[in-house]
Amino acid sequence: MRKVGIIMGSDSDLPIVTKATDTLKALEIPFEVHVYSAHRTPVEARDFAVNARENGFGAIIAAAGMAAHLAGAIAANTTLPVIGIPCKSSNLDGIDALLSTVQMPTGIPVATVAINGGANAALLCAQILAVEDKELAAKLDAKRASDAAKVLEKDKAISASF
Ligand code: RP5
Repeated sequence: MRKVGIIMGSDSDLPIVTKATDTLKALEIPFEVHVYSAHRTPVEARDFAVNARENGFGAIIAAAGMAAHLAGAIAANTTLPVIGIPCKSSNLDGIDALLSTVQMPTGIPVATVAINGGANAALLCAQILAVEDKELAAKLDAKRASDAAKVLEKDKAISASF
């Protein structure tokens, strides 16, 4: 199976990235995690993206806050799917990162999840990899069914309490 590459702009983004790594671990998807910044280490970020397909990656998650150009800078250097996680790490509550990540110019797409949406970024990668992987698709179906069962349990408990 191809790996997921997870890049964060700073180690201060790690709590958000952990939601993605936990989700990938649960689905037994291999991944690598790196700290590369579009602004502080642009050469390393670019080199990772340029070589990612050759290095066995199938999708890349890029998590960054503030003027969050990381996902776009990665996407500019690879045609692998790039999922951006805007991180809430400033006085602007993540709106700055959301707009910086989502507003990509035509030709260089970034699939942007919610502010701090680490788990959904991993699930989107899993769904991309599952297009050609029946075993992974079955795991995703099982997770959906299990998540739905948990909600129905909550429905029972709440409705019985009134
Ligand atoms: C962004 O600036 C990082 O992704 C992080 O969310 C934010 C703050 O970084 P630090 O100053 O905590 O390293 O580039």
